Amino acid sequence: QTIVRLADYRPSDYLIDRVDLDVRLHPTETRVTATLALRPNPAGEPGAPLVLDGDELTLLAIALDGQPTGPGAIAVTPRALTLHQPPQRPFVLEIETQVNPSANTKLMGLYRSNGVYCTQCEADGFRRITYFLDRPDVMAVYTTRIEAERHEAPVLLGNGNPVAAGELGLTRHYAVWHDPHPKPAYLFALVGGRLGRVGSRFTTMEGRSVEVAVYVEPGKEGRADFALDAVARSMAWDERTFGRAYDLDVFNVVAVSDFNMGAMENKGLNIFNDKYVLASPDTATDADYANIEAIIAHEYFHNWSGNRVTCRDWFQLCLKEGLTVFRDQEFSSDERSRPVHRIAEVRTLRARQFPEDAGPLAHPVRPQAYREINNFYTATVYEKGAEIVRMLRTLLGPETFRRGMDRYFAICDGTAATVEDFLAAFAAESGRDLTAFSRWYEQAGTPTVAVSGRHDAAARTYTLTFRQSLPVIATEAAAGAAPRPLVIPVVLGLVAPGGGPVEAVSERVRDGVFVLETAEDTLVFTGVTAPPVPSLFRGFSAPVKVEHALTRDERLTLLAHDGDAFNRWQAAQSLAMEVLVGRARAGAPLGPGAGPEGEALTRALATFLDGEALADPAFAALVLTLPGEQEIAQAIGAEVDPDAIWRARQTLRVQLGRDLGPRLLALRDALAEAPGAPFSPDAASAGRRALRNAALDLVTAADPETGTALAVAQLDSAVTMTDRLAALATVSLVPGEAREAALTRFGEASRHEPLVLDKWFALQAMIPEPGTLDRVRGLMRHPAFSLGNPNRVRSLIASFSLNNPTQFHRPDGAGYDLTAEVVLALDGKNPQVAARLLTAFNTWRMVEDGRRRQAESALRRVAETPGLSPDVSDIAGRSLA
Ligand code: BAL
Ligand code: ZN
Repeated sequence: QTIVRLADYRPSDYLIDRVDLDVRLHPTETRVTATLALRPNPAGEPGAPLVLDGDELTLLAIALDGQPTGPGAIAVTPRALTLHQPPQRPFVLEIETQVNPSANTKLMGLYRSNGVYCTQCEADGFRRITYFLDRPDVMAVYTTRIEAERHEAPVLLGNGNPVAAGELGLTRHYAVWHDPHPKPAYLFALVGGRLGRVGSRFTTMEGRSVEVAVYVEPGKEGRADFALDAVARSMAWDERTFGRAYDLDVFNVVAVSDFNMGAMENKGLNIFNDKYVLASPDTATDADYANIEAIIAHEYFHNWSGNRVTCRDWFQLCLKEGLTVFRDQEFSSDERSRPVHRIAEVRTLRARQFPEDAGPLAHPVRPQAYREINNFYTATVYEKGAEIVRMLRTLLGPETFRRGMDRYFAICDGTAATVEDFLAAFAAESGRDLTAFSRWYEQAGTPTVAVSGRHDAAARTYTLTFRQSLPVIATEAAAGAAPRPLVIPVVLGLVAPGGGPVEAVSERVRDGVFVLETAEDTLVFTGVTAPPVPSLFRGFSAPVKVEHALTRDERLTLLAHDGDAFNRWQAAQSLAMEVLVGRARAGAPLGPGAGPEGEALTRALATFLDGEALADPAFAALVLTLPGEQEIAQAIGAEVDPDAIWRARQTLRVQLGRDLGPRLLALRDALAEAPGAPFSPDAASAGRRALRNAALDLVTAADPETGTALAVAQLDSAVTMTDRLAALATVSLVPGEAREAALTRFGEASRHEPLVLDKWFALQAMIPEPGTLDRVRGLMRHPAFSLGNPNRVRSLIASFSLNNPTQFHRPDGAGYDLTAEVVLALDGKNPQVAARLLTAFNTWRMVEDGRRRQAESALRRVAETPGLSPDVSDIAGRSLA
């Protein structure tokens, strides 16, 4: 496997200006004729051979400027087509290839999903359709003619605008699509199949009337309305917030059942995993609705941050992904509740990105080298990438940031850009040197900022000392160079011990932001008469770990009085984390209570609930939710015992449920929906459901009998999937007949709804009991389960391997063995999904010695298996390095 390095980037020797594709769809013998208008690139090497990428292609014919190529002029393999002496002037290559969509289980290139022809070309799938310069800096104008049997594919969709369509004899038909915007091959898409449609019109701020449509499996049109509405809201938001209007006459979204990713931003033709399109109250939870809205927005926003301005090379992936995640986060915050959404973003970052940054797969937001680019669609590139954009806005202020975005879009429109181009726009707009800031893109690992405070009563000063440190991480490209200080925006304020802000002054704090740029720095506030409680990193202003030795009382002050909602939640989390880490480190047994610290926490939460739970139920539900097992493991850091973590968390859940029980039950009643009330997926309604269900969960932890009865009643009477699934989740944690009966009933009722069965698979895979392994093995034989469908694999197997720490890390190694077994069984079919599953081993070095040895041996078994895909071999190799 070769290593691709950023340092080796060279422009392509040839460019492609226009692509005319003629695709004759057939289940096993699809023919593709590509007519490519090529020319030498002035920035390339004159006279170089032309090497087109291919992957599992069969070449049927080739012509150069209308003539057959002479003997020896070309060399062809399934992976490359080389023209040894291309003309040094514009020329046309016509290439005919054949592919088999039905045999394409990798779900890259052209494949069939439930009989629907569809494509996935990012990062390197287009080369599985035709020989091409499959790199993002080769941008062409595409015209695509699609031909098919009408009965098999009455709907034919391509990129851009429809320009022609017609009949061919009695049974065949065709459609022609033209996309005027030059694009890289990874944004190519086509769809052909029997599909239902819902549609509407949107008029852009530039006066363009856009036909918007969502295509789904026939009969499921009623579940597409929410997604359709989310498109319109996304279009309006991007105009309002970033001044970006849509630029084609149609915008199509198509939902398919077999999809490696969540969705894909192909120009004018977004293809989605149906999980992120289909929604109805009885099949989708509130979390599903929120995800659909966010992912619809994300893919739509890519039209500017990704498509109009694309990436020069795949090292720049964060340029489009980090920026677009930031944009979709802002959209969701505006459409829903900003503090609640910020907390959700940070929970995801801590649960997924922090462990990645702390494990063997750590890499910078802009990696310097890769073996398999498909393995770099990571939480680091996406979520930490978004945090960098957020920090940039905090540093520059919202107005300058917006002007920087405008400049970036204006300068880079129609180009394949780099992180440097992005930062240059903000440097020019703000007049600031962003060189040091750019280290965020280069240095892997989560920084730690240690803070200490000192009050001087005589001088009436309050001094904060900050020290930043970054782990030394050896990567493929750099052998563990000493990291350099990062530019860290610290949004902060001082809170009076009795509540209320402290009006203190420091000339180094502007608009509430202090910028830490050196390894150590000191900040002095004047005019501080009494010791304040510092509220630091408000809104989680930087993706760092904070070491700040606040006392329990100081944390309680922040929970009760901080003006920043995020830090109020953080105070509750920190109080809980102290208890959890203490008990887990000590290997404490399951107990009826978590001691005086646990009692202090429950008292504070009682006051909090009494005061404001009903005013903001969504926020209250988050305050009641304890840090997750993975997050606790990160806080412990080494020699982790996942069972001890589970016991600590369970003990505290029991204590919260017992001490807060009457309040929680009263809240459940107060928040009950009126019978017959219409369903709304809006944030306020979802928040009420979230708090009711958080209450049910804690009550059941403390009193399984009462809780199970309540949950079973809710399961039977609930009208929303949110309430049904929450009830089932609660019941699933209490062993016994009621659980088994509830699971059986739910499974029966959902047997024709794959997306609902996925939830049922996932719940069972996450039960923290030794019997779960056999349960999962049994469910792998369920008629609805298939290794061929990524959603099924993710719901059953990845839920077990990535979201059930006690059972994945079983001391006997059987959890590791199951995961390794599935990875190997899947690798020949779908290497991308197999490789993603293997990342479950990312935490293997953190666990205690016995488990560590078991995990290592399972990983080695995978690594030493002959014939591994590049995807799995890359993850296995880096995990063991
Ligand atoms: N570009 C891959 C899918 C996404 O991030 O939108
Ligand atoms: Zn994206």
